[in-house]
Amino acid sequence: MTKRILISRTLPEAILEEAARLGEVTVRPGRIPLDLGEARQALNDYDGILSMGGDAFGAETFETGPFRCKVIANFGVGYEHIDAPAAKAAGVAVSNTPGAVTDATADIGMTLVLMTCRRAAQGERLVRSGQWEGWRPMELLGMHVTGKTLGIVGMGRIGKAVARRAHFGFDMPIVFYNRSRVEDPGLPATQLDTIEDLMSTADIVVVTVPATPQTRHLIGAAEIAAMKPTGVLVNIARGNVVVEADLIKALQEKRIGGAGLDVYEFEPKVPQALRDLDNAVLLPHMGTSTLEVRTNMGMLCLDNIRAALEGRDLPTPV
Ligand code: 8YV
Repeated sequence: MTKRILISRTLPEAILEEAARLGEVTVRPGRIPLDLGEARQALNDYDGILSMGGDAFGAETFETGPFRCKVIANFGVGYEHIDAPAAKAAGVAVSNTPGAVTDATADIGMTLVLMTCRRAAQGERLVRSGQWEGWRPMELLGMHVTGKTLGIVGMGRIGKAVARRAHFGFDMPIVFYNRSRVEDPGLPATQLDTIEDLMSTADIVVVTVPATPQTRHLIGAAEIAAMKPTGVLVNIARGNVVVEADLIKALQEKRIGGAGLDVYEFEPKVPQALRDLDNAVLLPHMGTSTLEVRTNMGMLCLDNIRAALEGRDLPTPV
């Protein structure tokens, strides 16, 4: 029987061509994630699903199994929209794309570090506004980055990639907080015991932990209060790791130096109060948005779908 594959939203042409080798491919038009009804229908109608952030694969979606679907391949490393244990219990394997996203996400982390510390977005707005009156010795003075202490929350693949960039490129001493002991961070770096220690020691904090029930609101008012008055917080992980309202308040009251965000607690909603702040740099969840990386992510999803359809072990199961 011809295998049927669903791709949740459209992807680069090379992926669609490769997917066509696996069977009959349906690419959903538009940008809207699968809702509960569509997700259940998809599990009944397709052998493999290439899923993306927001698709409704929570526990209740899997209550009506068994399903035709053998595998949900998530297009991304974070898969908090998929209840993997519930999927597995219903006979649906789940994979993600670790590795494929690491460097691009770390690059966006450093982009935000630099943009926030050096007030690059403010400078860009100034030039575009036509208000720039020429070089001035006291204009847009930011924070020097080279040599500052970088704190990493979550020393996984992406955390280590940020640390490498900061250590080798910017001579930054590295401290980090990680739930379990990290024996070999891959470069000189000090593991601190508590998140408060990390927040108070670092000049710049980059958040790279996955979204789990344990990391939800890991950084709130108390942790932000522990930061230096010049401290910069960068979040390239998931919005709900940080209590967004607490961060906005600290930025409004100028209790920290600034924040650089690629992710938001209630995406795609970004509060007006945050958008009004000059000391925040705001990107639209674009950590992996290069054609090469999105293509690699898609190909890895297809490798997982192919393996599941052929009854082999998945290359990158979750
Ligand atoms: C994805 C991401 O593009 O890998 C991740 O976790 O945040 C992004 O790379 C996004 O999750 C869409 O699925």
